[in-house]
Amino acid sequence: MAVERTLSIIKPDAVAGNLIGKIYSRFEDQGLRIVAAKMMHLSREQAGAFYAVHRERPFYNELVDFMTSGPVMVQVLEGEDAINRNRVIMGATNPGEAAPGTIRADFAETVDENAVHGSDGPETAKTEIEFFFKSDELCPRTR
Ligand code: RTP
Ligand code: MG
Repeated sequence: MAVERTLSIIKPDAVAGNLIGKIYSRFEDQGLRIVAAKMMHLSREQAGAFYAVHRERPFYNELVDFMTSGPVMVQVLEGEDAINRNRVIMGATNPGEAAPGTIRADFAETVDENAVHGSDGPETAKTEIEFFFKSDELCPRTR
């Protein structure tokens, strides 16, 4: 398995729930390293651009409302098979369908407010990391 990087967001519901540390522990305990991170309160323009792929979907406006409703934590996770590994740690989009022990099963209530985002493939991971971070903001481990 190759070492990959993926873009992760702890969404406003989970930041409001004071869950940043618990969610970071899930990443670290399951083999992902945090190599960049920043807290942001997204503008409507930023959230709309980030989720532009969903622009025609019926939930788009609510998604932008939600993602701008409070601060988020944005991070780059690195590790073996990081993109898929993070998706497994997150659980299914709908918390009601998420496997026990996943972030969404344990910390989220609804499909609209589901605690975390994670890139869904290598191309989106690259685009999403570049959306939030300059290359010199990534801090790979040196020890
Ligand atoms: P994400 O992009 O946030 O990691 O989530 P995902 O891949 O699991 O789900 P995706 O299909 O990309 O949808 C993006 C986000 O839009 C909201 N959503 N609401 N009401 C609905 O049916 C619905 N479907 C999706 C969720 O916040 C989802 O994470
Ligand atoms: Mg997605």
